[in-house]
Order: sequence, then structure tokens, then C-alpha cells
Amino acid sequence: MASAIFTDCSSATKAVAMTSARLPPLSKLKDQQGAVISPRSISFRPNSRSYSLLNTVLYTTRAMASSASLSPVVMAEDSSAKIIDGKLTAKQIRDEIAIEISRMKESIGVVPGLAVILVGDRKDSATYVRNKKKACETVGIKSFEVSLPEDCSEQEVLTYISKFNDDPSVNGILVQLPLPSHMNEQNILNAVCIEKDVDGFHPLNIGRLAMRGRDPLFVPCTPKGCIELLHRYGVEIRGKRAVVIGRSNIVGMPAAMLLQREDATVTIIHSRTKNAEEITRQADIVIAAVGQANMVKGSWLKPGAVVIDVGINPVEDSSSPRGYRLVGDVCYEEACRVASAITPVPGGVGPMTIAMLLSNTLDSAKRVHNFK
Ligand code: NAP
Ligand code: LUD
Repeated sequence: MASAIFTDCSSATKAVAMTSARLPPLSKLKDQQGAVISPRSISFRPNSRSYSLLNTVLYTTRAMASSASLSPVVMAEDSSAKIIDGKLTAKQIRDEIAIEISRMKESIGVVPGLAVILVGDRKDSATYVRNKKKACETVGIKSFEVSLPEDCSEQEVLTYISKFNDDPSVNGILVQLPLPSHMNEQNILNAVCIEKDVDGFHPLNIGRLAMRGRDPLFVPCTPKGCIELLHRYGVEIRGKRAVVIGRSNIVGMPAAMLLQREDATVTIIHSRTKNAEEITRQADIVIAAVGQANMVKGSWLKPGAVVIDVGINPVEDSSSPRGYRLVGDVCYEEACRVASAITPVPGGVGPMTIAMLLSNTLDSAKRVHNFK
């Protein structure tokens, strides 16, 4: 019977039944190094079955100056994949941004402003917007929030966008997606002026991202966060084979473009792709942005691959106070045994999305005030 092979990497529904009983909790992850060495470079070991990392070269940038306060690298007890810690990295980035914003305030007397428009009452969207607002506060960005009811008109949203386009204290405008189905997403995204398009979703910004020799004013936050993690963890992209699973406008497609701009050889997998497993197994870098809990199994991965799991999927979990917990698109426990490094869910790409939004908003304010 199917239940005999249930693991936490079964489908979402199956995962529910077995989760708490079979999984070592994250609290059992053990610290293998005493010293702070994260982030460090991760090398690909395509033919190795002993998945430990090579080069533990320290990554020393100004960004890392604050790393003295980081906790040591943690590795899962029963595996050797390095955990790419998005929560920690996002905190470092927020600290860097806060310093820049203080410098800006002292020097020219202004702080960046971000306007967020939320339509409807989706719980997940409300959580993300609340977290974005909180993150703005921690770094010194002034936030403006508009919450509109589910049944408001497209025109009302457009009116707010126009008002924020004209407001010089607003440097970034974000319309939280998805929008209610009666609205035309394209009309709304097109209305944000490209100089304030901190989501990077305007077709002009996406077009520039796609073209060689052109640069967008802003890069979409989630894919930018994925690449930032690869950079900060010293993962080489140039010349590597990358597979992006998913081709959405907000994650998969721009992630593939970014990887290509970094000289990776990129394959995109989507719902009509045949042999997704086989194609994924050729990749040195896998970015999964599908929205299917635990779809990518350990057997889909080349030993030593670096895995960035964008997926955020709620699965029922009666042992959790919320009644559910979040899992990625990648079966984490299996992938940990094969990959050389992996992002967890939660605590991986999600916090980076918000950090990149702050970064884009700061860049926007710097650009308009010609502040270096
Ligand atoms: P989306 O718009 O639904 O796109 C999903 C993509 O996956 C589509 O391109 C779809 O193919 C493809 N796909 C679906 N089922 C597939 C299958 N069985 N095999 C191969 N490809 C398949 O989703 P999204 O907005 O990109 O989000 C994807 C996931 O990332 C979700 O879990 C979302 O919650 C999460 N997310 C996380 C963050 C973050 O900050 N961590 C940000 C955004 C999204 P087709 O194009 O052929 O339909
Ligand atoms: N729309 C986004 N819609 C949804 N997770 C996000 C997101 C933070 N216009 C616009 O912010 O960039 C956007 N622009 N998106 N998303 C998803 C997408 C949008 C998703 C997750 C998180 C932003 C996040 O912080 C936490 C984590 O992964 O650790 C978990 C949060 C929790 O619910 O516990």
C-alpha cells in the first residue's frame, strides 16, 4: 500500500499524515564548525558520491564585516548539504541597507519611500505585506500602505498608482499579486512608472532584462534574491548548467534570464516539459519555482548540485499551531543527501525577496537624488 513508502517528501496530502512522526526536527540540526565560516565558496562535485564541500574559502566583502555575529554553519545531522541561510543573509543585507539609509539621511536629509498596494483579503498576501512594512521600518524606509477591498475597481487601483507616481517622497510602488480576477494585471503593472517599479515587473524592465547590452532599472525581487544567495555563498555560475523549474513572469522567467546574464547555460522546465527529472539531473544549479509541494525528489538531482527552492506550499500539519506548515518544491530531506548546498523553506528565498525589495527601493531613491 502507498502508505508504506510515505516520507515527508510524498505529495502534499500524504506529507500531512507522517510529518511529525518521521522527521528529525530542525532543532536537531547540528553545528559542525565552531568558527563562523559562512558564506563560503561551494564547489560542484558532479561525479562525487561523498557530497562534502571542497573550498572553504572565506568570502570577505564589506557585507561580511558584520558576519562576526552570525551563527556557525549548520549541517543536517544525516547529510552534508550546506544550508544556504536566507534568513541570516537577509538580515545582513538589511543591516547594510540601514547603514546606507542613515548615510543618505545625514547627507541629504531624505529617506527612501515605498508604497504598497494590497487588494483583497488573502491571508498570505496580508502576511507578506505586513512583513514588507516591518522590514521597511527596521531599515528606515518610509512606507505607505493602501488596503483596498476585494471588490474595488481597477480604476481605484490605477488612481492610487497615479498618485504615488506623482509623489516625490515615494521611490518605489508595489502592487501585491495576485490581484482579484476581475482586474487586468497587465493594465495595473503597466501603470507603475518604470523609475518606481521596484518589483521589476513593468514590461520595459523585463524587456531590458531579456536583452543583451541593456540593463533594467530594477530586477524582480525573488529571482534577484536567488542570485544574491548564490553570489554571497560563493557559488560560481559562469559556464554552469542551470535548470529553472517554472516559467512565471515573477519568478521562473526572470530567474532564467538572470542566470543566463551570468553566463550559465540555462534550461527552463514547465508543465508541458517531458523528462523533467532527467533534464534536472544534468544541472549544477537548480532553481525550483513551481508551487508543487516536494515535487523535486533527491533522485532528480545531480550529486553536488546547488538547489535554490523558491516554492512556498502550505501542507496540513495538525502538530503546528497554525494547522499547517510550509514546504518547498524540493523534497528537502532527500535533496540534503545529494546536493552540495540547499535553501530551506521557510528561511530561504522568502526573506531574500523582502531584502531585495528594500535594496531596490534604496537604489531608486539614490538614483533620483543622484546620491552615490
Ligand atoms: P506560478 O505562476 O503558478 O508558476 C508556476 C510555474 O510552474 C509555471 O510556469 C508552470 O508551468 C510550472 N509548473 C507547474 N506544475 C508543474 C509541473 N508539474 N512540472 C513542471 N512545471 C510545472 O507560480 P509562481 O508565482 O512562479 O510561484 C511558484 C512557487 O514559488 C509557489 O510556491 C509560490 O508560492 C512561490 N513563490 C515564492 C516566493 C518567495 O519569495 N519565496 C516568491 C514568489 C513565489 P506552465 O507555465 O506550463 O503553467
Ligand atoms: N507580489 C510578491 N506576490 C507573492 N516567506 C512576495 C513572498 C516573502 N507584487 C508582488 O513578496 O514580490 C512580490 N511582489 N511576492 N512573496 C511571494 C510573492 C508578490 C513570499 C514569501 C515571503 C514574500 C517570506 O518571507 C517566509 C519564508 O520563506 O521564510 C515565510 C513566511 C510565512 O508565511 O511564514
